[in-house]
Amino acid sequence: MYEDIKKKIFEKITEYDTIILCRHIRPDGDAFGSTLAMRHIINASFPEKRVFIDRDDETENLAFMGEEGELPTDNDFNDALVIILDTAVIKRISSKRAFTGKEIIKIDHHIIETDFGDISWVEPERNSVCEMITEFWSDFKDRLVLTYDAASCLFTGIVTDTGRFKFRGTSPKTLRLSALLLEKGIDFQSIYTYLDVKEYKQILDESDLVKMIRLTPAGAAYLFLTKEVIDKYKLTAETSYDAVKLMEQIKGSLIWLVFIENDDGSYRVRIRSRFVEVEPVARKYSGGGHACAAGATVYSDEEAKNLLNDLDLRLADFKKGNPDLF
Ligand SMILES: [Mn+2]
Repeated sequence: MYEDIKKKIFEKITEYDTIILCRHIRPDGDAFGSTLAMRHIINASFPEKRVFIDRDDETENLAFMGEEGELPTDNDFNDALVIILDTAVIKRISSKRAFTGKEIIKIDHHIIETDFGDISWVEPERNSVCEMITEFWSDFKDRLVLTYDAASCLFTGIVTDTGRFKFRGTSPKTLRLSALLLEKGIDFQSIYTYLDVKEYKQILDESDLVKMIRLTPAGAAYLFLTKEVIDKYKLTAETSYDAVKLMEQIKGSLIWLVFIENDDGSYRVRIRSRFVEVEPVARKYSGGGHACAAGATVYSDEEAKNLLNDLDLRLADFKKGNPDLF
């Protein structure tokens, strides 16, 4: 059912001389990887085209994936096709200039909040945009060139967004498409090493954070990263978000979340789960995302308590219906 949209996108790419790619702010492996891979694919397939990645922020921890390159000028946007990847919400686009392009394409796998773009290819069931781009290349294989670097970026985005093929968006198609990437001879052991190794000091700090984990009555695990904790352990936006991973192996905790204090005293909340859908609760608290991976914001301790309570009820309910499951 998406064949027509993909065809249209392919035609637009062939039509334009200047193509500008955009991702979301604070990029993860999927956002960073899909834009970089798309640039590699278009450059290799149509060497005469100019391809840029526009962005208002940078990332250090994904630098191993490659450089985002020269920024486009304001003029470059005038006749450009702009492709926005992995971004559901306009204010999260890491480019103030994205909509000054001539035509806009959106490629995404988040639940649609506000649709935008002249053409939009959105599949909320897909685990990553990198998987979608791999399929896009595969569909137009006779016209599109997948380079080694593109394959490495796409693989990185797939493994980060699927939690190394663990999350529920992982499908037979995911593995088939990933196999195509491995056929390029990519060095996946190095990719995993870049993604997974930590400084010894960080492991020690994390052991302190682990001691701050608490459980709700039904077993949902949570962690409060107050300003004080953030300062003490010098946590960045990324390492704060990553703290949610410290809880995923606790038996019986099918929901786990981290509260990260903002400067104004509100908390960003990152919620993860297995089997239990948490997105509706995230949406109730100024957030959203995927069924089992969502974000929210709470503006008071009271609201934080209510959110925990809502998730606790959800988990208790789920466990009642599935008494044998963990
Ligand atoms: Mn993604």
